[in-house]
Amino acid sequence: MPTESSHAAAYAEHIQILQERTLEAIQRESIDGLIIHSGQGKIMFLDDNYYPYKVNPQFKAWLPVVDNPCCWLVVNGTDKPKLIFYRPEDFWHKVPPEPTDFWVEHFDIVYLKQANAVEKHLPYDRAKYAYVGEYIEVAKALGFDLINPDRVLNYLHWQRAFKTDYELQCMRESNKIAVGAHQAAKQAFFDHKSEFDINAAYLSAARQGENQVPYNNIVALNENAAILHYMQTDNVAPDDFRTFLIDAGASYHGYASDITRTYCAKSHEFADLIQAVDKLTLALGEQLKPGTSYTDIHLAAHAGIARILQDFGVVNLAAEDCQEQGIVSTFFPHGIGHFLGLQVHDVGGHAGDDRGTPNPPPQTHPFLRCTRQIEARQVFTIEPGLYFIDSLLAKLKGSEQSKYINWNVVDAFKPFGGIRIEDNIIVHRERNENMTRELGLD
Ligand SMILES: [Mn+2]
Repeated sequence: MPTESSHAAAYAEHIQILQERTLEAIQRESIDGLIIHSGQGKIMFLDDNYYPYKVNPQFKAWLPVVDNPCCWLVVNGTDKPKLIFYRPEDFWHKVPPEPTDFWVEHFDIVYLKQANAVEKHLPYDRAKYAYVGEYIEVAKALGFDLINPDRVLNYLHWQRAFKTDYELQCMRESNKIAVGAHQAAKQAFFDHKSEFDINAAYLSAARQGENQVPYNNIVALNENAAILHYMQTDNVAPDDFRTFLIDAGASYHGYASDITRTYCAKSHEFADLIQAVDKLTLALGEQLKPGTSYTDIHLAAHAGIARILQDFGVVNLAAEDCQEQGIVSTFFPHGIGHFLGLQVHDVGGHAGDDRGTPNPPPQTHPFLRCTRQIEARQVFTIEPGLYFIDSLLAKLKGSEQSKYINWNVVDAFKPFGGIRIEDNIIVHRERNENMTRELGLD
């Protein structure tokens, strides 16, 4: 893990860049500044317990405080940012200490004892400020007229795609944590543990709880690997261990990793199929280049999956015809990947420009999460998949294209569920940095 001081230089530049973006955003909106609310605790319906707290991503963009609700930032791109840091008198919960981390020198910090007394720390004339946060009623009660204005958010979301050096440092760290945890999970699979125990091995190795990792882990054995967002964790080990698909990340200073691997415990052709998808992940990662459209990477993935379907005799068609017939989506029904950053599916993927002009995915590929032109400093996942999904196969079987499918081959692969291999890649001007591989995950 980098020392806190190794972040310091890059962090100063990070703040400078956020200041510049803020200045541009508020000039476009003709306002004096932004007031960014971290969020607050949310009580469950008819209960006195709280949902897990998730910080406003626009707040954690500024500083790595992800677990302290009721904080506020006042920023205008020119003056030193003001941080209103919540430190209640509370004997029920842990009150965070006064921060001393590498980031404190970049803020004028005031402490807030009572969440509802924030008003006295905010600028007096709030008509000239925009509230950026989730709690609209709170904003209205404080007298804000301008709440999450599109012009501001569209601009900030567009710029979020370009990571600062500090952000790239954080993302390498979140990859490193996840890589170690993936290795522990792989071992637990080959030790024939249950989904529940594999997940526990992952979290334990990451030293992160299920509310700290950036999204719910997908830990799927055998046929469960065909369920794209399988969220259960069966606590009983199956009798037969065939396949293991794990899609799991880690957090570092608020930045996410998002990695998927698939393993086979049998000597079966399915193991070769995993190899083929793995090769495709690496080849597509190489194709990320400044100036290319991410949509083209998705289309190349379709061509690659079509080729694999042909090579393994799943279809009795040439790859080009398989694509032409629209068969690929049955086996690869999701997009090739997405932006990665403060959010696991980072924002701005469907923007055509920094004013938020829509750039939706092609109609035939509705689940593609990013259609942007690829540029340096962007971070993407590349995650081709190949699955044997009952409902989609049944639809195909009932269609005219059924005759192009070798159903006996499909039936042989079906008990193995599916495959996804996902890497996290930084695009630099001269080369790509596949963090996941460079940090040692095969
Ligand atoms: Mn992903």
